[in-house]
Amino acid sequence: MEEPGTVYFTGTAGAGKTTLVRAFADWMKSAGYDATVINLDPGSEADGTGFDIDIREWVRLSDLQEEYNLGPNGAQVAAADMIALKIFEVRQAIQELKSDYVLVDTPGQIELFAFREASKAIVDALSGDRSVIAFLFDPALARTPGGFVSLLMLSSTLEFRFRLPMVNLLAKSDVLTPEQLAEVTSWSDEPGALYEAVTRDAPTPDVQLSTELFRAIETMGPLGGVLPTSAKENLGLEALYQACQRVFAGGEDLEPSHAPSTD
Ligand SMILES: Nc1nc2c(ncn2[C@@H]2O[C@H](COP(=O)(O)OP(=O)(O)O)[C@@H](O)[C@H]2O)c(=O)[nH]1
Ligand SMILES: [Mg+2]
Repeated sequence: MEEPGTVYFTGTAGAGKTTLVRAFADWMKSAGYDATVINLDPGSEADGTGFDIDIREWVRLSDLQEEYNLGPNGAQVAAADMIALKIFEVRQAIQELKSDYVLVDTPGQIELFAFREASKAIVDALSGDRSVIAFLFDPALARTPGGFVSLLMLSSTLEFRFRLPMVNLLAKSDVLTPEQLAEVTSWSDEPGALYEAVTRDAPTPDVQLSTELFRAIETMGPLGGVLPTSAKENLGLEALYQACQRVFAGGEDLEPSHAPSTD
């Protein structure tokens, strides 16, 4: 059997990862694709509905706080490292489910996921050759030029740390007005539009910094688009699927295993 395609959903706390993983999993199921959904967030407050594998069965933030008398931050750090110790059990559970796709909801605190060595071990253990990191842009940040640039930086940091292909998503696109959405889309599609937006304000130190960051990102290569999605309105899910497919298979589609009959 071909190894599954794995999609990690990453983004700042509250960006919409958990909601989007669930909406995307529902979309995939209704389109006839077979996906395993994994919660890797030990501090998730979400109920277990929709998760086929849940790290909280092994590591739960509230238990760690209680057991070792840790504050929330200490417990997060301890949990990140403990997940790495359990990751081969998680991998075995994934293999037993034999799905075509694996969707991973990552810890709420992105700095833990991005910067702890344990996360690299986790991603290495779970990723085969067909893996992609979906990075969610929170619209509250993405709608300003400086915020957009800082999210591009964060996305580049994940790419740099994990050396995996990235798909950038604008999450919760339903909260933006059509004008805002058009503007953010233009920044994602044309670097010139972003440059223009970044530099249109008076050259305060933070505008200068955004400009320099923009140049650094531009030098690293094509920005790639930021795909608008909305879990609330079920927007952009098929486009997300196609973007992942392009990464996994160079555009080649997998046969749906449980495709609804069309005759
Ligand atoms: N309007 C809107 N709200 C959303 C959407 N996705 C998530 N949210 C809300 O954003 C908040 C954070 O979502 P959550 O999925 O928990 O974010 P996470 O911390 O990244 O996992 C919740 O209040 C969600 O209801 C969306 O597509 N549209
Ligand atoms: Mg979450």
